[in-house]
Amino acid sequence: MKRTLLLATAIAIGAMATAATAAGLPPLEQKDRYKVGFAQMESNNPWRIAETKSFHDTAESCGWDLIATDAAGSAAKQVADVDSMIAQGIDVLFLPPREEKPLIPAVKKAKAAGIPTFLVDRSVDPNAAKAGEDFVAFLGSDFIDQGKRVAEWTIENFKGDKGVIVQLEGTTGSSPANDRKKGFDDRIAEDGRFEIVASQSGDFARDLGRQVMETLLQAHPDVNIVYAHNDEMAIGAIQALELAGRKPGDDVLVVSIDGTRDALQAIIDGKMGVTVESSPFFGPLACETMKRYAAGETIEPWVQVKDRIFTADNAAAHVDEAY
Ligand code: GYE
Repeated sequence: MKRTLLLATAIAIGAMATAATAAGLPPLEQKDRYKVGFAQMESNNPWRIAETKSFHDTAESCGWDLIATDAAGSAAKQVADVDSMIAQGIDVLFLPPREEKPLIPAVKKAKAAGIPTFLVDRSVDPNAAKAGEDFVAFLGSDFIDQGKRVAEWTIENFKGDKGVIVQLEGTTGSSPANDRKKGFDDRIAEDGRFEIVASQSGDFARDLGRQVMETLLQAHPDVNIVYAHNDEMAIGAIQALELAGRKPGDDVLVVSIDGTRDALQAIIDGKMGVTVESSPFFGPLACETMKRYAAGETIEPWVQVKDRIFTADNAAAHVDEAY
């Protein structure tokens, strides 16, 4: 009995290794503890802080000896952080690539070193590196759909005859900025009432969002809709609008993505219309997906996160659990 079980296990492990290498991916052993790398890109906003905390909170229950770094907003530093993790002999890498292109060599280097990599929350250029080949999978939201849902909410809820839109884009070259723009732009173009008069990057940051909004407000004083690619920039834009004597929620509709505590509070206060959720709580999903992979499962290339939507109807019910 014992021998058969052993043999069966050996065959299963053998099959697993073959399945993984046949797909070109490094296999992952099943064991009690793993040396895990999480190479965070920056920690200048509540979303990033909540995500890093989610990895730390998951570490003990998932058997992770976690090495977490902070690239402080630099893709080059993020590449160096991954390098150092490879040198330290991590078993698994969780990586949110700050931008779509610069992290591709790091992903390939991890693979060459036999380290399975999971991209979390942002992805890389799909023409240069592929899930199931260069990395195991992308864990994250449908950013095109997020942008589309913001556009749809705006189309349904904007009261005026002519919507003059300023768009605050996320980090240039990042997958959520590219896709949130595409999803929104394509959908809003289907309704002749709307025009995007300016679209500029605020790097997903509150203060830059405020500064960019201040400048754009001078060039486009007739703006009555602000679409920000994340809540931090939306809050920055609200500050700029108020400083200029405008009334967000009254004469300017502010719409955005993430679902932070400040954004839900702004909705409750009537200053913001909608935020489509983009959850930062990746720890548990990272654990579960890694364990499935170690058990020999073929992981779907995109482990998709489903997002809720927060408006005046439900913001108060969720603000306490927000980050
Ligand atoms: O929306 C933003 C963060 O990549 C999904 O990055 C993530 C985005 C999130 O800095 O606030």
